[in-house]
Amino acid sequence: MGLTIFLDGEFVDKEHAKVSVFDHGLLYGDGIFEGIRAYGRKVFRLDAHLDRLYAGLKKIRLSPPMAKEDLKKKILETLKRNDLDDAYIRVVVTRGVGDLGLDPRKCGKPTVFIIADKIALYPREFYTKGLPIVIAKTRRNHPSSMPPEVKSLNYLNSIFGKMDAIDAGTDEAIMLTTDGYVAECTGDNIFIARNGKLSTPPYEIGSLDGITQNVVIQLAGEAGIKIKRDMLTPDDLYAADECFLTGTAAEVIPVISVNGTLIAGGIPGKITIAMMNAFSELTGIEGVKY
Ligand code: PXG
Repeated sequence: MGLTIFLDGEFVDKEHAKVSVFDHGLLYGDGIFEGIRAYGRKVFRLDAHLDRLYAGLKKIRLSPPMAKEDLKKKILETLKRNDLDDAYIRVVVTRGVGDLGLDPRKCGKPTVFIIADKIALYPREFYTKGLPIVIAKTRRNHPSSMPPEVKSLNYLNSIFGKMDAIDAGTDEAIMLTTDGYVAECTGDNIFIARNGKLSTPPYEIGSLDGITQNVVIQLAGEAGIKIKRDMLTPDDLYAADECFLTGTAAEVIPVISVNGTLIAGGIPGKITIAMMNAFSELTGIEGVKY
C-alpha cells in the first residue's frame, strides 16, 4: 500500500497528492516547512516545531490556514493512517495558487500538506566513526536578507553549501556568515567542545534556532556541562577538542575533521558520545503519542 498524504484538508494517496504549477511555493519558494521526527509512536518536540512553523508564517505574513491544534491533530492522524512507528514528518505551508507575479496578495488560500515517511540518515558508520566535513565556499544568507528563524521553502543557499561539500568529497559543509564567523551547516547546527565546555553559535548571526540544538543545550545543562553561545571562527574549529552537529534529520553526529584537519585525534570525543547517548535516551521516552 502506498503512502497517504494530507493535502488541503483531505487524505489522499501519494499518486493523487499534486499541487498546481501556479503555487507560489513552487514558483518563488514562498512558504514555510518543518521537518519533525517520531520515535516509537511518539512525536518528538512537536509543540516546538509547530511554534517555529507558526512564527515563520507570521514573519512572512501568511495567515495560518488552520489552527495550530488542528494541524497537530492532522499530523498525528497522518502518522496513524500510515502506521509508522518511527518516521520523518514534513509539514509544508505555501502561499498558495497565484498568478505569474510575486505579489503574495494575489494568492487565494495557502496550500498545506503533511508527508510522513521513513528517513535515511547519514550512513550509520558516520555515527560511530564520525563525519569529515569542510567549510563551504558559499556564505550563509545575511540575516538582513533572509531571517534565519524562517525555515522557508527556498533552500538554495543550503543547497549551494551542500554542493560545496560534495565537490570536496564530503557529505556536509559548515557555512560561515558573510563576515567569516561559523553559522551552522547546510541542515544542522554545530557545537564544539573545548576544555570540557561546549559552545554553539548564537542564532542571530544567521543560523536556524535549532530544536535539536536546544535539546542538546538542555541535556548538557542536566549533565553539568557548561555551555555557552559563542562567536566561533574556523580557527576555533581547528583548535577544538571535539565537534558535533545536531538536527532533526541528523540527530547528534560526531565530526572528526574540518577541511582535512583532524579533531579530537580523528575519533568521536567523550562529550559528543555523552550527548549522543542522552539524546537517544530522551527520544525514547519523550513525545506526543499517537
Ligand atoms: N540548520 C538548518 C539550516 C536546518 O535546515 C537545522 C539547522 C537543524 O534544526 P532542527 O530544528 O531540525 O534541530 C536545520 C533543520 C535534510 C533536512 O534533508 C534538514 C533539516 C530540515 C529538513 C531537511 O537534511 N534541518
